[in-house]
Amino acid sequence: MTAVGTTAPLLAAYRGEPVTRHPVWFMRQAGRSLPEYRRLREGTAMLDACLTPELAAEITVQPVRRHDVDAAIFFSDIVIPLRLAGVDVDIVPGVGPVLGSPVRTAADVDRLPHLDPAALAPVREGVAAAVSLLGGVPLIGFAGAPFTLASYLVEGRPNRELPATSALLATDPATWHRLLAWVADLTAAFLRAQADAGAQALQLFDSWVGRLSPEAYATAVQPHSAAVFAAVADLGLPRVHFGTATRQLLPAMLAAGADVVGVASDIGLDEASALLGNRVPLQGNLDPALLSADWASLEAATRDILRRGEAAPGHVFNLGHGVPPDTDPSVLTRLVELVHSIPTRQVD
Ligand code: 1CP
Repeated sequence: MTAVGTTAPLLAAYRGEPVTRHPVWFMRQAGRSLPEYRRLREGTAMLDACLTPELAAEITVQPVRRHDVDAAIFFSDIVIPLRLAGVDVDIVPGVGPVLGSPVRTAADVDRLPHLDPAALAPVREGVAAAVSLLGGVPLIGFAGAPFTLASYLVEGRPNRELPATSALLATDPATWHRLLAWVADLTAAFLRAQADAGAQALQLFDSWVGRLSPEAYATAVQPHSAAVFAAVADLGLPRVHFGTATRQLLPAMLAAGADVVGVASDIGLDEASALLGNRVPLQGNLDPALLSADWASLEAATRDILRRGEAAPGHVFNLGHGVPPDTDPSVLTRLVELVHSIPTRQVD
């Protein structure tokens, strides 16, 4: 790992300042694509691994060692604060988050527990341990945004169509808003714990919000995402807001209080930048499917993304969504080398 000074390229790009190299990291860079991860995880359930500070710290650092990426993202999951609050949730291998019982009625929302801040200790300890292993490479803290996290609570298990979520939102707006306000508080506490322990940027994942119209987003979601961003504003850390299929929502997601917008692969970075007035640093947006394409196609797509990213005042190279589990890790290493080898527009 390369030690970096106070202006790590990641943080400079997030602030729209000149960079000495194109910063790059990958959503879901820790995890099943790495054999060293699979070895460490053997025999430990996902959420237990997240809540074992030394283990979570080691897994967090693995992709930085292997790929020389410009950031680590804390090894955890968006459902960790639910578990710490006492919600009956587990991650079922090959499925994802599964709830003991879904949250669908006003009475279900009444029964949601309160998070005891002391319960966040394993998160604080894991982040602190990761930061000390990272030797100056920035650590990104993250959380699930109110809509996406609520969708797991309401559906009870992964379902991309989100039928129960759409039904609740349409039929019982009062319960919907109480649920999202509860999630927003929890999410803010999870982000703050990571920042207090040394995370240098915060990313809010609203992975599934792209299915909403701008009108639905404005009334049902934005106030709650805005509450999360406002609750961590005093920390002064760059706040990144990401979702997929969000072309129609980008301005509203920015207006929720983000400093940086994470862009999925459904829109060019130059077009995304224009929608945001060419004044907002962007992160993204290589189609993860290209990681298994031939190298020439991958290289051409990467160069194109870096060129389009120049429309924004800052750009952090990333995928449009997470690393697929079957990705050959050597492709990621080579991709990082390529991104780092391409000159930045600023003079060093
Ligand atoms: O390097 C990293 O990014 C690892 C840390 C990390 C992050 C940032 C994990 C570990 N999960 C997440 C965030 C997360 N979790 C999101 C937002 C990012 C995204 O959109 O990909 C979401 C939606 C989840 C929910 C979740 N957890 C899913 C998706 C289910 C679905 O709806 O399709 C899954 C499969 C999990 C489990 C999980 N989380 C992380 C890992 C390594 C795993 C797999 C663990 C296992 O199966 O043993």
